[in-house]
Amino acid sequence: MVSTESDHQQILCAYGGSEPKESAGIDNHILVDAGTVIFREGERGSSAFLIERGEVEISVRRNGEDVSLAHRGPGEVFGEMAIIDDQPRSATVTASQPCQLLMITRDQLVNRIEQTDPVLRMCLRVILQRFRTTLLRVQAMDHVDLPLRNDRGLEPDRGAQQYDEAVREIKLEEEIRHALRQEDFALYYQPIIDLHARSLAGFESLIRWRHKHRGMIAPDVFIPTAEASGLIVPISHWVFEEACQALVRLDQDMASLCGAHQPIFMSINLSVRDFANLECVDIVRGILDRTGVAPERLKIEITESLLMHQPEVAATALSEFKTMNISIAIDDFGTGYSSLSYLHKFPIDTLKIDRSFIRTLEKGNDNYEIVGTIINMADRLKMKVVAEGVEYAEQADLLRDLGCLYGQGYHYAKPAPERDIIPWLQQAQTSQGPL
Ligand code: G
Ligand code: G
Ligand code: MN
Repeated sequence: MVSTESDHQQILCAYGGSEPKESAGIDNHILVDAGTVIFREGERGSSAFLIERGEVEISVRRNGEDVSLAHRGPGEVFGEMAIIDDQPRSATVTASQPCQLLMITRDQLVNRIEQTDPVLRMCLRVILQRFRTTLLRVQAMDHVDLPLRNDRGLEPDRGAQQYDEAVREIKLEEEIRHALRQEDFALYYQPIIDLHARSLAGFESLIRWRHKHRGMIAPDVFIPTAEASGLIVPISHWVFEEACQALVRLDQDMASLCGAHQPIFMSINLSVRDFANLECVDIVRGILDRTGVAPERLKIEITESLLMHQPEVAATALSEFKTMNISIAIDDFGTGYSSLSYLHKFPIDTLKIDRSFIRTLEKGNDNYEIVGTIINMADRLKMKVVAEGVEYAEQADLLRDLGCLYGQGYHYAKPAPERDIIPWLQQAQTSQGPL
């Protein structure tokens, strides 16, 4: 059995590092009788406790009954979360024996951090800040994929759910960081077809994560975490560079396959978080210089909802891209916001009609009218239209009738790695091909 005194020192050192100072008011030893409730579930609190003598019981109230979760004894700590995250207590703690406790308040924790050496202080601040940001993000999420009951048959309490989510987020973030270092990301490319010329017009680049254990992971699984953590910035940098290099290689491959051809474009998905990075435009300029890709060959895709969330940030970066001659496309158009007023606020060239409108497209039905109206509107605003999710030849025919310029979807090709593009193109142009 380790002595209480040394444990106590260890805990304090973990918080602060140096010897306790009188000014930190550390000597908060308190004595409580058996049966005393030290704090209750749901209460706000700002103290953590180290048990010097005695034992406490941790319990939660479920369906009107107290359910015991655990006991803690000498050398153990309870209530530590309250001094970090300022959340309501997630359980009730009662002295099950007479106890001697050492109490540390949040203010005392802060004092101890202030007194410690600058490197440790900076690290602790960063860790706490990251933890709080993750927690806020987690609180804003839905807890859809969590089990309704834990293995004790209890409804999991919200604190535990948040903790699970926070841990999952932090792990995912670490894995993304690792994937970037290991170059475990790959770009896939999906053709965009000129519906009238029946020819290849360009590609959209779509990121994939080649995960060692989980196989190919789709972007919706990790892009939100990458955006929230800021890792999207180095990811997008990599995507941009890789897509531009691929375009240079594709030009060469296509020239040897079909001689002179219409220059194809490359569409690249960016997030508004990228635009908040002040160096974003310079990074893109650097990539264009290095790869020799002409800016008019590139389109930046940005979703309608992202654009609406941070219009000011987006406006500045988008107009700089526009000035450079890079085109801007609105992705998933029609699903985000009904307000059309933003269309003329941003330098938009292309609308990509969301695939939900194309899925049930039939001559004369509601979606037919909606898609037709979007195409007419885009025409009057001098914007181009891409129909997403074209899965059947009939849909392509209807879109052609409606005057839609471009189509993209499984009817032509699924997103595929670069090495599949030339074989696809050879096949697509034959009489059995989709063009
Ligand atoms: O290819 P898939 O349907 O799984 O892509 C899902 C979504 O992920 C796309 O709608 C796109 O908006 C997003 N996405 C794909 N690649 C990238 C990328 O390189 N960067 C960003 N920010 N988003 C991407
Ligand atoms: O949202 P964004 O347009 O960036 O993403 C395009 C994604 O849509 C691609 O990742 C691809 O997996 C998916 N996709 C592309 N074509 C089709 C299609 O014809 N049908 C369906 N269901 N999904 C498609
Ligand atoms: Mn897209």
